[in-house]
Amino acid sequence: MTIPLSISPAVKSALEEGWPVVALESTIISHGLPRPDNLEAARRFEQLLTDMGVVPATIAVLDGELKAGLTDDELVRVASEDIPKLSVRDLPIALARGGSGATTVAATSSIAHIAGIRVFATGGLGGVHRGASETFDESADLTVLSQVPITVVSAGVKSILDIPATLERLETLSVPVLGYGTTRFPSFWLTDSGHELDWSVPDAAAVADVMAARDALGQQAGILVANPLPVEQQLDPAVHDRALADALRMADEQGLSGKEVTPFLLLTIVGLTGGESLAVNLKIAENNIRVAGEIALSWAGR
Ligand code: PSU
Ligand code: MN
Repeated sequence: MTIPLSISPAVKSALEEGWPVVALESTIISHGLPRPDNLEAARRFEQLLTDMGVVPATIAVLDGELKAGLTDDELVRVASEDIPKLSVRDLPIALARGGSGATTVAATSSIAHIAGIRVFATGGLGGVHRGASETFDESADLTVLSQVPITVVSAGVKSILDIPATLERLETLSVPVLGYGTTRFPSFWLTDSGHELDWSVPDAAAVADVMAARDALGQQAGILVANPLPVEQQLDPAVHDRALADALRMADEQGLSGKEVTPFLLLTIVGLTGGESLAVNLKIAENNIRVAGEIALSWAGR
């Protein structure tokens, strides 16, 4: 069986010509943002890259095919159909059954790599959940990032997670973490998680230098670029702390587990903050997409 991978014509020619390409995930569209804002956001995410001269490649699984680069009709499907959230372990099942689904950071990274894409923008990477020493809930995003040579731009990880444990796991998994213009690890809605990073880069060209050095060493892992939201755009910390505590308690009361946990917390926090977290979430994704675009431009220019 050959890999059923369908690359859109725009992405295909960009990859052949060495033009800049940025992969975008689809779980944020289907499970991370409420309808109908999600479709509008998905289109805006792509437009941001196009305006920079970078080709967007939104990634998903549709009708048993891995897709890199979606048509507008396909974006509409991802935003409006009740499709499952697919991580890497779900991909062979979706393909064998001719199914469709939205891809997490882990699955998007894996498909982007198969397609030959090196740079990927998300909102927030998954990580180690609170209470993981009992539940073992750690996102496959971390292990996949240790195996796939992709550069992921993320606003750190969400404060719904155990951030120090996530940083420890990234160290064990040998994933380089670069603070983008900062030495502090961001916590998604908040600019500063309070955790210090070992390394900071000033700009996109410096990230491309690290990517080239990584390739020269033949390392396996990808690179995490931690890109904080400017402090004046972050969620009000008091609003954040209250909503987070309530959402965690509700998830606990409902006994949620597995892949349901992250989408539940994200959408519950949107409700609890009266939509404020959603506005911030969108700014985060856009901010990361712009930085990923700059990195892709730098990488293509080498
Ligand atoms: N970041 C967001 N919104 C999201 C997610 C991340 O801003 O919806 C998704 C990503 O697809 C990420 C997934 O890969 O949550 C992690 O899920 P889990 O914790 O079940 O691995
Ligand atoms: Mn999980």
